[in-house]
Amino acid sequence: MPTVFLGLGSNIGDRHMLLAEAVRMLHLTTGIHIQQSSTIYETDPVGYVEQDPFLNVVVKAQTELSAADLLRRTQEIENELGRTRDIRWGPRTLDIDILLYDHLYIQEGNLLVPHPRMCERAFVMVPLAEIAPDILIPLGKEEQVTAAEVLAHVEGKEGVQPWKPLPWENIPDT
Ligand code: X6L
Ligand code: MG
Ligand code: MG
Repeated sequence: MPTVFLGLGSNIGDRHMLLAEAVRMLHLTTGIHIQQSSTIYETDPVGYVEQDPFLNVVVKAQTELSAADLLRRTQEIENELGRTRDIRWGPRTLDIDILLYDHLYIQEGNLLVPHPRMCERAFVMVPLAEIAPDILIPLGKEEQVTAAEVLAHVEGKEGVQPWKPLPWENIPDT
């Protein structure tokens, strides 16, 4: 059964709830079997920088779905959790990207796998290399490179920090 890596991000609303709910909905989907999740990271926004920090996570799954069916399902989950598309690269309640689908290089219509710019983005490569440092990323029809090798060269890693909910943030001042 094919192995896939999905990248999830959120920077509007209850970011942690949205990521957790998205992973739960993936888990409840027939033909998607979640195997592993990275740490959740808080990440500086990239692309359009005048927006709040993201939470990003990468999950590994096995799937009986084709890449096209998996894309439809991830878009359905984005929409069910209130995804709207306003500013390009702007704030979003939930984004789910197919990063890798086995070692396939897929360029058909709106489906590009590996995700075209994943290797330049610390918010993808830090969590991916955490759970799968040796995974091979196809760069074209011939070339491939491991996540750990890409991570070593990616810029902006200081903008990607492990995130933990702060248990004391709701305690009122005395
Ligand atoms: C120049 C021009 C350099 C554009 C970079 C980078 C554009 C990333 C889009 C870019 C450029 C993106 C997330 C995010 C976005 C996310 C964090 C994108 C799409 N999504 N920042 N920015 N996490 N931290 O999930 O990835 S918009
Ligand atoms: Mg994205
Ligand atoms: Mg996306």
